[in-house]
Parts: sequence; structure tokens; C-alpha cells
Amino acid sequence: MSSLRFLTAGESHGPRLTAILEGLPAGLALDLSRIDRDLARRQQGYGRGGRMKIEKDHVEVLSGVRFGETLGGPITLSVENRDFKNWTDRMAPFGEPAGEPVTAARPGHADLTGYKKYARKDIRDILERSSARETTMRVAVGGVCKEFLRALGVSVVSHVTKIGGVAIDPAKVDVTKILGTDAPLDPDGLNCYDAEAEERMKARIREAMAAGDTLGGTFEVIARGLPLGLGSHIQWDRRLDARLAGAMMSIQAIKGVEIGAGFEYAEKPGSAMHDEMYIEDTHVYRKTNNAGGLEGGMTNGEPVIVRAVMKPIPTLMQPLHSVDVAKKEPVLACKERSDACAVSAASVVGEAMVAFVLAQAIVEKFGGDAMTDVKAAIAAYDERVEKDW
Ligand code: EPS
Repeated sequence: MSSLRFLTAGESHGPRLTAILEGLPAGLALDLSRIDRDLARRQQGYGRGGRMKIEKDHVEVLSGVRFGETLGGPITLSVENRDFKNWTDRMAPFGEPAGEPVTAARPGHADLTGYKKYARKDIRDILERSSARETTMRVAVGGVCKEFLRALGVSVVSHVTKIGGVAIDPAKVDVTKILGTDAPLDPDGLNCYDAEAEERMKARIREAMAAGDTLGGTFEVIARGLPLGLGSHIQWDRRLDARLAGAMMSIQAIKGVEIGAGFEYAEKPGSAMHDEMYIEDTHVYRKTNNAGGLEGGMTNGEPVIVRAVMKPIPTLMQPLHSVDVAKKEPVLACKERSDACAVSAASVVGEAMVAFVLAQAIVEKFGGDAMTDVKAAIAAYDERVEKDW
């Protein structure tokens, strides 16, 4: 069993979303306003649908925290679904549902397989839980983990690198200036740091919306300030790159993950790709970071870089050919209110999942009872690995 773990609960149009995070040390001061800020960042982005005008996500802490400090016990986090009041006739835990069941499955969605697997009569029973509304709780959990990392001098930020085929020019983006939680809020922002590319991404999203279509894209998460040696080469399930990739792939609609130069390793020889090492006194450094901060499944002291690709959202206003699961006949897929593009939201969720995995690796290596013990253990270890190896 992992020392730091979490579960989420809740349906997209149910009354509430909840998460329990267990295993963080006692004595961590939490700033709720920063967690709410990440929740607000997750809600914004050009191309999001009407739902985001209804919700105003705010985290409530129901256990594990007393007067602003963690106690070491399970932390219960909860966010209200404001939209529930419009859905009580279809989403109440008891009674009879109003209206017709959803039966037109969407290609690319959990609809059809979930309907068969769970022996349901209404696709809504599947889509309510598979919905990316659940990522609200990932961001709340990740926000608490970010507070832990911040107290240890670790930052986690993200930026969008491509939407619908429109890519940033990497030369125009200074990744050391990416702000993460501290970035100014902008409901139409895309968490993109190439302003010219961002405008073209928005134009592309407008075109997709006009055509009743949706767009995916890629984003990058960067973590700095990590101790060397998180994760391990010793066993497959302790390799940190594997854990990061798994956590990232667990985000709804993510179809691919790469670490550092990732798929570019297929293009060039080892001489062009591996990060050469240099030494000054006892300090080893590199001039490149193609490895994305991970060698042998362990952090090597360079920034950790994880990228992911999100598929276009399966709910199309110009629906695709599909099947009616009740009548077992051809139909056009159902169209519910949805987003045309949610890549910037996914980038904030990516930050949260990376923050969770890194916090978990730190707790595993340095202990998780008291914050002072964790800090002392990291300081002693950092001193040893820098000077005496
Ligand atoms: C989603 C459909 C839309 C999105 C939703 C995810 O919601 P609704 O069906 O209420 O219009 O807005 O995302 C969120 C609610 C959120 O908070 O991100 C889906 O089917 O996955």
C-alpha cells in the first residue's frame, strides 16, 4: 500500500464531488486561496462550454486540518456542484428518474463499453462518472500536494504547447517564466506562453466550434527543485517515470505521455540525445535535459518534464455515426452541452497529478509523519549527495 494515496467520489451532475487524501505529514500549513486559484485555472480556457458559467469551484476541507495546519490524518476535500439543482430530477440518489434515458453512444467515449460492462439501461449511469468534471478533485488534491512541495522548495507548472495542430514556437517560450498557480486569471486564456500562437489556437477553436467539432492538443508539466533520487531503478513499480506516465494517462481523454525528449529519441543517435555530464568541484551538472530530469527511473536533479496529448472531446455538436444501445440500430451520437476544447484545463490537471506523484515519492523516501522531520531528512540527504558521494 502506498504511503500517500487518494480517492475521488462524485458524479458530474450529482450534489458534490469529494476526495480523501491520506498520508501527508502533520504540521503543513495550507493556503486554501492557492488551491481555489488552481480550481479557477482549471475552469478557464477559450472553447469551454456553458457549464463553466454555472460552476464556481471552491474547496471545502472537512477533515484532517485544524486552524490551517494538517494533522497527519485523512484530509477530506469537497466541492459543490452548483448545477445539481438543475439536475435533481435526473440525478437524485433515490426515486424515479425523469425524462428519457440516454441511448445514443458517443464514439471515443466510455458510453458503449460502460453500458455493457455495468449492465445499465441508461448511458447517463456511465457518463456521469467518466466525465472530466471529476478532475476538479484531482486539482484539489494536487493543490494540497503542491502546498507540501512548495514548503520543500519544489514548484510544479504547466503550459499548453499545441491545439488542433497549432503549435507554439519553443524559441519564444522561456519556460523558467511560467507562473503556474500565480498566473493571472483569464477566462479565455489557454495557459499558453506564446501569445501569437495562442491567438491562432483561439481562431482554430472558433473554426471547430462553428463546424460543431472539437479539438485536442498537447501540454507540458515542469517540476523544479526536486531532490535527486526520487523513485528507484530497483523495481518496475518504483520507477518514477512509470508512475508519472501512469498518473498522467489516468486523466480523462489523455492518449499519450512522454518524458523529456520522449518520441524524439527515435529521430537521432545517442551522441545527439544523451545529456553530457560535467563536474565543478563535487557538483555534477548537465547543459541539456533531454532525459526530462529522470534517469533509471530516478530524479537526477534536473527539472522533471512530462508531456501529454489530449484527444478531441467525444461530444460533437455535429455528431458522428454510432449505435442506439437500446434499439440496437444505427443512430447519430447524442449531443449534450459540452466543451469544444479543454486542453488548458487538462494542463492544470496534469500539474495536479504530477504534484501528487512527486509528493508521494518524497513521503516514501523521507517519511510522512511530521513536516519538521521531512525537512530535516531532506536537508541531511541533500548535503550528503552533494558533498560526500
Ligand atoms: C463533460 C461535459 C461538460 C463539461 C464537463 C465535462 O459538462 P456538462 O455536461 O455539464 O455540460 O463542461 O466538465 C466539467 C463539468 C468540468 O468541471 O470540467 C464531460 O462529459 O466529460
